Amino acid sequence: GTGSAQYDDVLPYKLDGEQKTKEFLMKVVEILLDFVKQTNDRNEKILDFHHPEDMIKQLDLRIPEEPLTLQQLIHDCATTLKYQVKTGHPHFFNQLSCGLDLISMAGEWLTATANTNMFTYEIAPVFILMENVVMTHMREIIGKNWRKGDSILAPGGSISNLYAFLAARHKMFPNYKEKGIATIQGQLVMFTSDQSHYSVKSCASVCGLGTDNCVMVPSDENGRMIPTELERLIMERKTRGHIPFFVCCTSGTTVLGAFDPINAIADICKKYGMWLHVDAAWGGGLLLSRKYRHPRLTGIERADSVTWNPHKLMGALLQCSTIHFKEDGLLMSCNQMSADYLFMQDKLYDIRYDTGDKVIQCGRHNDIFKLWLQWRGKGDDGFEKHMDRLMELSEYMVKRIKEQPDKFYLIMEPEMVNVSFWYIPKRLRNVPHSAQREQELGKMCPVLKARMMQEGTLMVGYQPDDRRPNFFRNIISSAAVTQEDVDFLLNEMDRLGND
Ligand code: ABU
Repeated sequence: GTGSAQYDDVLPYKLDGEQKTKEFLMKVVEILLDFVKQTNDRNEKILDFHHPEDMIKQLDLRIPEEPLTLQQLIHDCATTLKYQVKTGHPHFFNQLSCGLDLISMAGEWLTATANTNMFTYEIAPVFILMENVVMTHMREIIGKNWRKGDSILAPGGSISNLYAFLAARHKMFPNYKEKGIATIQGQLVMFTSDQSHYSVKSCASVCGLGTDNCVMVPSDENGRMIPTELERLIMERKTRGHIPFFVCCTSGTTVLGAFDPINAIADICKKYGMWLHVDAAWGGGLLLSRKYRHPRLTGIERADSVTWNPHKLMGALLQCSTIHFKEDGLLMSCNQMSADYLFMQDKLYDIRYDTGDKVIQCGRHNDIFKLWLQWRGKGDDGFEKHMDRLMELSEYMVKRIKEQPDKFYLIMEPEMVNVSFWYIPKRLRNVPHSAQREQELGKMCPVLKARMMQEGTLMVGYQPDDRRPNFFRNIISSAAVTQEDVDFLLNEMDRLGND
């Protein structure tokens, strides 16, 4: 067995190491399957929490001078997963990416085994073709007029948004790539809602505008950008001689799950000749549902670019983020550097299949296979059912919260699977609702969250926003969740917070 075997007893170091290689990998797979089993077992805890200074004592993380045995490495794998948070557990409601889709996971295993880079057809022929097919399919879902556009998988929604910014600036100032900042006579300004993801503001910093020139447009009480405010702020900047050029419209805000009104914003972009980017990293999955797509994403086909993260609502394994453009060719003309050692023009195949020069990275992880495999297994119909189910479960949660007004306070009717609420401990139940009570309810959030993590039975996120102190944001984006799990969640909060 693997008892005293070491690194160089397996392939490729040992030519006859096939058996030991198999034994080692099978043991690792057993550990992985055990983790999958525990993840799906409601009697198992989500996490075994330790503070960092205690956790370091539970682990042997040192890098040794002498090699360790394969047996030790197997033990290391098991220990690592023992302390890992089970983000696919049915009682994990903490992030936008929850769940452990096993088909997508199988895809990730294959991807790891193929271990290739996504920059050229030369070394990733099947994956490049898959990327083409799936990206075209996603664009067709965004809008019929998008088929001939262009898309790429990027490392996360923030970088997808950055690609949109770069393409927009390139479209308006094609010489920027060669001549740099001096080519722009005036101050570029971008606009996004005050509820949008912080990566939009980050574009302004990274790309030389400065965060003061990322204008935060006020949102209404439901977290949706107010179009009249957008137009007012555009005019204000124009009066100052600035160049408003980019609007980010968020479809599914991170905290409240709000959808900015795309058509009204698109009208303003058209009027002032501005690029419209829709950040649907979170809400994009609802494009797959005939029931929930409208009115939330109505008008999305009018955008110039769209971010859409399958690793969120669609449950593809982390990470899987896409950026789509209505116009073909922009990504390449904006980002191409023509490195001779990778993108030779005289290869034996059609070099239009070398996608690597469209992006600002060189190495690019293969994030397509897991999504392709998952989509083959579910079909469009399966994804539509999945979206409808997540939304219906969220509606069920809202209903259950409203049925217990003494224990829970619903902050707003959600547009998506983000449910924002306070838990009301006994001592605050007969207190009339006021700003003072909200402060007290807010203080309860970290207390209750700490108890959840110490007990290991539940994880729900909380945060403040600019209108209110801490409140809980529950996310249902995992296929594992049932109505009984929603009931468990509310009962468990009451059990842990009842003071
Ligand atoms: N990029 C947004 C992810 C944040 C969250 O999971 O809560």
